[in-house]
Amino acid sequence: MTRLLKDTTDSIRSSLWYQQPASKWQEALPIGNGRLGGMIFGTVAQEKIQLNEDTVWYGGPKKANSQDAIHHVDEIRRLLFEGKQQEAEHLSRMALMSAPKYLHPYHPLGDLFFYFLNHDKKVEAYHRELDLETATASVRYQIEGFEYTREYFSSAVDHVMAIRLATNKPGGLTFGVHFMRRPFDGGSKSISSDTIMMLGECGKDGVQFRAGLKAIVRGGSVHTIGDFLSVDQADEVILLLAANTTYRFDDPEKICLEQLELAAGKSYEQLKQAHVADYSDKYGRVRLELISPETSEMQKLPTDVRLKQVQEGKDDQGLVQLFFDFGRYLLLSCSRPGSIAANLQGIWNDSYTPPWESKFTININTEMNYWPAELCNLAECHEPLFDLIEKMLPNGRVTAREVYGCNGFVAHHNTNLWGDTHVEGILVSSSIWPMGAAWLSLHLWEHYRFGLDQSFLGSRAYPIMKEAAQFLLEYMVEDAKGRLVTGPSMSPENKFILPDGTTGNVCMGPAMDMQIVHTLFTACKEAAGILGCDEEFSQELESALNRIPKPTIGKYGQVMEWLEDYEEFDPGHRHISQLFALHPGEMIHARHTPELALAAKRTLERRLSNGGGHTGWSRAWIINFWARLGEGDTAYENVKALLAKSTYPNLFDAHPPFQIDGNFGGTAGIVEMLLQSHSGELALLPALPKAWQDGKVKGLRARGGIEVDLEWKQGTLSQAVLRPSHSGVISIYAATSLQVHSEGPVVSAAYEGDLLKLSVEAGASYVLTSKA
Ligand code: FUC
Repeated sequence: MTRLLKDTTDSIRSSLWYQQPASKWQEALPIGNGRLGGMIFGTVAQEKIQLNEDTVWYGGPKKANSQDAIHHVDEIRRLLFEGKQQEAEHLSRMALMSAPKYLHPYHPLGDLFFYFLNHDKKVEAYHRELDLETATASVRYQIEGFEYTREYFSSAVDHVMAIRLATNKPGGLTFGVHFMRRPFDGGSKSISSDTIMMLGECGKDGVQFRAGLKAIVRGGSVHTIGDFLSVDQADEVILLLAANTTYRFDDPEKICLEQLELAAGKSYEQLKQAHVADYSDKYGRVRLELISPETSEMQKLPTDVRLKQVQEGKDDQGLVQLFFDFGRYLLLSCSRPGSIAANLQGIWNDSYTPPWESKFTININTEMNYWPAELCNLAECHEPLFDLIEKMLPNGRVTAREVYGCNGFVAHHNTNLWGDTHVEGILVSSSIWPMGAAWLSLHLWEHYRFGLDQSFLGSRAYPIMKEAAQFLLEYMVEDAKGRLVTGPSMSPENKFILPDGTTGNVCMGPAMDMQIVHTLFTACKEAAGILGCDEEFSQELESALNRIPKPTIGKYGQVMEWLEDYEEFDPGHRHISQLFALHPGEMIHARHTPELALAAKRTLERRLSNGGGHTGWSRAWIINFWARLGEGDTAYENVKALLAKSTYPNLFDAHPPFQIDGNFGGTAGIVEMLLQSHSGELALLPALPKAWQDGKVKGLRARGGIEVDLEWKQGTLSQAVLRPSHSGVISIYAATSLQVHSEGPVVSAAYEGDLLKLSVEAGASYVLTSKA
């Protein structure tokens, strides 16, 4: 394989580092193996690691479909068609809202507290770091001239968190460590002289959990006192932590003890090597370098200081790069095959009443979490989302039947560990939105488009897409103009003003719904064609497609958000749902649909000039929109704003409060600026900002199973390398005209208009350079 770009692992080691311990959770450093997470505070005398396990959710499934809904849905539609807004919402609130109303939250597993003896002296040379190349956190400091080090990682290979404490002061490590779970402490017990076990449960119908901690000491001794593991005068201590729940295992305690024993049978170095090899194999697939003269100077500064400088208006391309790497790190740390999908906080949550229950909000947030998965060559990290969708499917069938009297698969705007699909919550501004299953099922389609795995398409993707489409076919109704529309629904979560001054959310056929319907039906037809099945069903989809409203331009030159050109109640609203067609959808394209692209631009300008982009995830979506419009400088302004206004010192995204979607949406947006592969074209550097004069990226992934390296100088593409995994013709778009150098079979390449049509063979490499 051609390696065009020099591997620069040593010259740009991506790490977050600080000169002080975390004083609050948003400064602590996250580690995780997909399932088992920790937030490392790095406090000297009383270390705290806040712990999470991805199945520790309070309560159980709800399965709370409103049994009255089915008798009122038609009436609500009639009221909406007649313009009786308040009456429609009044009835919707009572008829559709479920009881019990809200899903239960994702909970912390607990905390691990360490109390070190003789650590109240002056601390010098303190350093705390999260190395993104090895997924390892570390702390080092000196007391009275002696060096102390701590290292922490969560291993996906050995299913444990490993912590190594060491010092060059002979016998210098004396400490007690115990679990704490306030206020829902179920206690801990001693298993043996070197092992303690925390016990607990998450309420009636909820999971039961266990967390075990085992110490291996070199020098000194370990025994238990009360609920503590007590280490005396050791030179080095390896702590292994395992945690499991009854969600996955009948006997989580037994599993914890087995995992601890298996890990304890290996040396710390073996555990670490296996962890680093497993992680870096995936993380190392992509490498971005934004080369700017000041990068190496900036790298000498701690991460929080750099962030502060960006907040004060300074450019720091190295920090952009770090934010991008951190997004990939986070995805690998909270979403691995077999883990639960990344929730609103990934897996990191320290609250028993977290914002929005730290669940899965599927009217944008969960989808955004997965935008970087395929682009950043981490397709396997997408899998937990597919598991979640499959978990939702049987519930979604029941909801479709009970609430709407339809076949197929429906979900509303939130779901949880158990994949609940009913109308959730009490707000008419968000709850009544039946598009969750449809949007999520498009992620299965995207996974196919990137990897072209037909057996995945046939066995997992298409059947789910089809059921989501079946629901919509039965559920949509005809309006007075003969169009097929969804409803009762809404444009998440925006409100409109009717000509008579009445405000409302609930409506028929909001633009985003219709764009999702278009995208899903088109995808189903294409999938059925590839699989050679369901001709009749495809025809049904085709005739429905001809009857659904298309994106329309309104009085401000904007893309209309609703079927009618209503005034927005909040023109700066954080959701910009009517631009689904631009991203992640493809109905609006910078070059193919210039009028709609201009309307999309007007929409963004209007939102932004009215205070839009104020939440992290909204800003992240805006980056993706501008990138799709080919407006690199504006996209970059929004990257800067995301860092300056919506990022905590540990680089977690700030909604505020912490919400991980902005990290993932921002990471995806940076890729969209460099490489796009929607609408059947591979666009190289489609939205490169002037600020990124020189740079390179390797290993990005494009639809069609293509790996792409890019290098640019003085704002112009200098080289690209394509490594297709499938044979075929690639249509390439770039601002400069390209010539092809093949290392493999004879190449056929010719321009058709502004697209270079390149015939490729699977497994070969193609080097493209700009014509002088
Ligand atoms: C949607 C957004 C909110 C928040 C919540 C979790 O409802 O409108 O801003 O991100 O999800």
